[in-house]
Amino acid sequence: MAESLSRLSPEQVDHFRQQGYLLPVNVLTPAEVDETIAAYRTYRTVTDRAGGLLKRRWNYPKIHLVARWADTLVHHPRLLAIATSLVGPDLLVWSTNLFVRAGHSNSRLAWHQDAPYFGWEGADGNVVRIWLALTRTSRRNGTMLYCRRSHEAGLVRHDFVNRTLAGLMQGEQADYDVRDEDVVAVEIEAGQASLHQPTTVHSSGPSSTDEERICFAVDYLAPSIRPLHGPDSALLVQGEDRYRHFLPERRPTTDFSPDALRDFRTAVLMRDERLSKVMQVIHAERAAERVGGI
Ligand SMILES: O=C(O)CCC(=O)C(=O)O
Repeated sequence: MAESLSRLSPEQVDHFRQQGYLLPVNVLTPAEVDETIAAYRTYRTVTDRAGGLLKRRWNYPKIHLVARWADTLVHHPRLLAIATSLVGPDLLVWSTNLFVRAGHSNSRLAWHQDAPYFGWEGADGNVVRIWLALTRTSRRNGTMLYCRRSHEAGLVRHDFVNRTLAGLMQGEQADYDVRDEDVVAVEIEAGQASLHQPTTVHSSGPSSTDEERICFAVDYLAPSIRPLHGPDSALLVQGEDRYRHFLPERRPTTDFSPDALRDFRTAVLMRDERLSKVMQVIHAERAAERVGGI
């Protein structure tokens, strides 16, 4: 219990900073895992039946604005202690994500960084993504793979893997040479977490088991980070926000209340608009480089 609420050790912090990731980190008790999975299953049924934006965006990036189980998780004392160790006492939650891989699914994610289109100023050393396993994760159920020390390259260029449908479904791929000896598989138990940086190159594979893999990821940010190319919002979960770079979000008091649904819509659309501007700017810069090179 002592460990479950405490901060990371200096060795763990060093490992995160030097290698770009840290695992495994104990977070939830078995009872908390069961409770969360049950709430998640109800959430999936409701969001699926709801249609519209909730159905399209049940898995990212603002689950904490409509579902109290997610709000409870982002305020979990152990998650806050871990994020404090890496980011400091003032903490914003910018995004919550569900990564679910069905048994025998062929889905996969290409080697990528999280942040190529996040458009953040001052993010270095001020962000952590905590990827929390709600089921056991293994290579066989398509777990996440890290490339150690890849964060040292900073943000690298991303492009679609190729023009086939399968390529598009893997998303964009980092222009980064991943050597087999640098690959680390995130094999952890339900209730444990793995942490990485926004520039850590990672991927995930297909599943060859009957098991469903369910993971919940939270991005904790220091309020000093500035979102570029338009407004964005985040939830203050600890300390104070002396910068006000992000518009403040509200905690849900009831699941899917009219206020919560309105907040969810506003936050998702605002973020989408900003990120698409970031993407346009990056692609315009690249086009200018190509023309300049002729
Ligand atoms: O769980 C996965 O399949 C990938 C997770 C991921 O890309 C992330 O958390 O950044």
